[in-house]
Amino acid sequence: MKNPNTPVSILTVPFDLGASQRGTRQGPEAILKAGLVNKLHALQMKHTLQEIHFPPFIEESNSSSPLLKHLNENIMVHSKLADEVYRLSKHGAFPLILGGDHSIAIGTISGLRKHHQSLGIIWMDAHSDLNTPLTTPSGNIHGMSLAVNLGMGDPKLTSIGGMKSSINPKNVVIVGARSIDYGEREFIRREGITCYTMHDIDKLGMAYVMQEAIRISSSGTDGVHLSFDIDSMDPQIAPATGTPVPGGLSYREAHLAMEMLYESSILTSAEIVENNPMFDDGERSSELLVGLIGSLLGERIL
Ligand code: 5AB
Ligand code: MN
Ligand code: MN
Ligand code: MN
Repeated sequence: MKNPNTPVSILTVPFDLGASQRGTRQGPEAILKAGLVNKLHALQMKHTLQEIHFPPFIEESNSSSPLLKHLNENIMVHSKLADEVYRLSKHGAFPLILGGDHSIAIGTISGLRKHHQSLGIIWMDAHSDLNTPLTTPSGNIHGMSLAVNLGMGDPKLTSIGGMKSSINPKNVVIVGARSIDYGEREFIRREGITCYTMHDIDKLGMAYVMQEAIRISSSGTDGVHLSFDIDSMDPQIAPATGTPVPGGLSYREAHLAMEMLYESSILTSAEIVENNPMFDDGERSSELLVGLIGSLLGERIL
């Protein structure tokens, strides 16, 4: 965040039809219950809180094809979210979006793209979410959201927000990956996306990786968005995920990333997604996320 007086606009998106596991629709409520608003008060940050409303969807609707499950519901929610994120960015707020599954990044980033001419993205995730209907092994839209934001995939999704993608893949950095499908590997190589896998983090160290992620996402861009999937962290410290992959970020690696992002002042928005309280151990993961948001917004140890 460039200016510490920027108001934080929390947008909650209780949507989980981009994934096959239900439960991330309860994610925002769990993060709020774990004390997010108190944290913002303690940091003396101006903030607002608002939910994206949509009608209750019928679980097994016929609006989906096996390669694009729940397409119509996704379009409706992400379009609403895009409008709201655009409005908040235009008014100079720092949008902080709480998901929901990772499909909601389609709405968030479509809204941001309308405001920023060239947006950088730091995508912290065990996965790369770069599938398209041609490569998806599951048909779940949460595995396609980064591809859609780079203009690849179903036209009904890539046209949300009404603008062609202006994001340069050279300003996109994935951090924490350890489960990438074959089609996604192709995508990463073809488009020149920077991807720091857990192997890279083990070898290079998190401090170097974040330093590079900050440099690459902010070079020549007029805004940087953080998209943080809870499954970037190790499931042993953050069990609240329907898509666990062993060998993820440690508690300190995740906090260091947030602290360095705060120090860099490059971020203009952030989203925290895929928190699924059905898999949590009490409120452990939600409490961890509140702590990470604190670090991202400038909470200091000393
Ligand atoms: B998440 C998988 N690549 O496309 C697919 O959790 C998993 O938002 C996607 O990162 C996981 O279904 C999506 C196998
Ligand atoms: Mn994801
Ligand atoms: Mn993931
Ligand atoms: Mn996930």
